[in-house]
Amino acid sequence: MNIIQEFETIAAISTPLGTGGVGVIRISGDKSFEIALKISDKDNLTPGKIYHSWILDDNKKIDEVLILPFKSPNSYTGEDVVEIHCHGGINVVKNILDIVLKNGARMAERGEFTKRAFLNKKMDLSQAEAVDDLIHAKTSDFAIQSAKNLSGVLAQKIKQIRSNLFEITSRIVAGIDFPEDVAQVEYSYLVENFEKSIQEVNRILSFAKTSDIMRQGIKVAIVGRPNVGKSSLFNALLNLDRAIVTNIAGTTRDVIKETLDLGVAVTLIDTAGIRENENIDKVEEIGIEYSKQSAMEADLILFLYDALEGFTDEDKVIYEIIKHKPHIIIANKIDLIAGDYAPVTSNTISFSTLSTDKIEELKEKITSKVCDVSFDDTEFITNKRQQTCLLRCAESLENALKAAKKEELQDMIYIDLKSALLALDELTGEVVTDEILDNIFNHFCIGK
Ligand SMILES: Nc1nc2c(ncn2[C@@H]2O[C@H](COP(=O)(O)OP(=O)(O)O)[C@@H](O)[C@H]2O)c(=O)[nH]1
Ligand SMILES: [Mg+2]
Repeated sequence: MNIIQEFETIAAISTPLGTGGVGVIRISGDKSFEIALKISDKDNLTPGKIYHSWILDDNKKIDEVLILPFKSPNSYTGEDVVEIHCHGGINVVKNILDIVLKNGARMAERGEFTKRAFLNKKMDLSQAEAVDDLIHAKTSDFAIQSAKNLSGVLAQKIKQIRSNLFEITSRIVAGIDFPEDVAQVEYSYLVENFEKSIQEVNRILSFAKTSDIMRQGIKVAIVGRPNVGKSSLFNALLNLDRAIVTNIAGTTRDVIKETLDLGVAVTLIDTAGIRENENIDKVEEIGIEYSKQSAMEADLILFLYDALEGFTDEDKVIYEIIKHKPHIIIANKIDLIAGDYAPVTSNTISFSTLSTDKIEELKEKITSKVCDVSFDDTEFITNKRQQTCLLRCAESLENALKAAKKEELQDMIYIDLKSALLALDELTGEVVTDEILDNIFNHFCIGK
């Protein structure tokens, strides 16, 4: 990884292919400046300046643009980079890319700009992964968390844990190699130190579940018998009239899905009311089958019944189907009841789809039901790859701790420490295989 690599100059469109105010073509590599000079009306580009220019193809005017030159190492990739900001039309952007490619660049692969930034040590692997997270964040909270990792919050923490372990490892090695000159590290010191490191690693891991949920989102299905207010709740949560609401039982015959940002991305699913009745037709029957399936696939079920009608035998039948899944029981249409209301269980919420306060309360209840930690309190977000590295690190440290407690030979402790360090180095990308890199960067978009 430390070999200085000769890279070809690459180029790609960095903005989405669509119609917009501005489109950006990015060029990175040794030939960036040369290419930019060839295709523009400039004869000199000073890094840090912005140039107004025309892009020319054999003297034909292609577009009026801004050119932003960056000199290595002060660029996104660490190489010479030129950005061309042109008018944001699909064909303008494509034309300019073609001219850039014709003049000596090759088309960038997925994530190749960020991969180069990583290989040139502009960022560690956790920051490179944060770039992708930030771009693909399904919610605004997750984007904010990803930006924290991009700024190096996770990288710094790992660096800190690593440097402590590295120092101990060096002292152990010195004690082993030069027993006459260097005193063996005290076992009590090792025990204390390993315990602290394990705690720190576990602290990062304690946010793993929240990280996963924030990254993937959750499915929430609204289930209940016909006419209890499922579609009304669906619309109220989304704050729009998406599902048809009527007082005719069997109105919703299909499964309707929409995404809701509750910090976690919620796929909200409205289902056909489940009922057993000889009058139901084939379409409704299929709808009911879908409802049951959706309920089974959901991470959380909002189970509704009509407070005015009470918890009927039919409600009970449906409740039996879903009760093993995480769920919230909602007694709806509470506005129709004068006086106090005693719900079916103590943790049932008395509800009305007409009350905005109740809707907000329910939103909070949904997130607290699926996440142990509030999104604001999430210190570290990690992905599966990083979690695996951290688990391996913690396991090796546990072994080192056990050995230190038993005052075993420090050669043995050294081996465990080495594997703890390796796990951390794999997390940051200090040690990395091409396969891992391909795996990470192949998920990126072209132009990033
Ligand atoms: N009073 C009152 N009526 C409601 C409430 N929620 C839904 N409804 C009414 O109940 C009927 C059935 O609602 P709908 O959402 O279509 O029920 P679904 O069949 O379970 O999807 C409609 O006439 C709604 O206006 C509520 O909280 N209070
Ligand atoms: Mg409905």
